[in-house]
Amino acid sequence: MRRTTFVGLVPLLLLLVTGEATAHAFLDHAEPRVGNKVDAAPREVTLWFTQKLEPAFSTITVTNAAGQRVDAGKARVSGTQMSVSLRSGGAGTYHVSWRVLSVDAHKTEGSFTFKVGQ
Ligand SMILES: [Cu+2]
Repeated sequence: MRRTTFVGLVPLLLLLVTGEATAHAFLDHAEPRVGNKVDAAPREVTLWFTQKLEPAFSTITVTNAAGQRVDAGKARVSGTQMSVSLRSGGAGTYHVSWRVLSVDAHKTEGSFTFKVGQ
């Protein structure tokens, strides 16, 4: 009897865990687009997330092909959107790293690249 009850509970628990995971702020899309190539170095990078962000604890770091930081430091947050201004960093592969705190108080982070020039 007990065994039957337990087996019935497992799918319910899995459902709850999965539902919670999708509530965090994950990257929805970005401009320049993830993995894409653009002709000229962009003036800023903008990321869109699946949930609203807390501005105080959300950051973006962007480095150019030489590994130098080209972001202006302070990211601007508006709802689900976060942007940072860039200095010109030449051609090559840029790395974007983000770390955000969503309004449900969960932290998430990730990174991606895009290419400039050629
Ligand atoms: Cu969450």
